[in-house]
Amino acid sequence: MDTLKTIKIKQMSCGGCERAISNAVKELSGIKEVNASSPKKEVKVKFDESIISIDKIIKAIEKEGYEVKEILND
Ligand SMILES: [Cu+2]
Repeated sequence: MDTLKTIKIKQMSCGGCERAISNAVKELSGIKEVNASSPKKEVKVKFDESIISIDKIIKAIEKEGYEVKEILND
């Protein structure tokens, strides 16, 4: 089953941030959909929890140099 989470991210300020974060998350397996918004400072991620955990998604974002502030269930 797909899970949808909204991940609030610090220092997300422009289109470059949107692309960097989207690309980092999209390349992981088990990801169905990624929507990054710099005005909202958040990324909505739809993924298959039987393939990938939210922790791995967070790690991929942090590896890009961003700090995750909050994770919301949609
Ligand atoms: Cu930016």
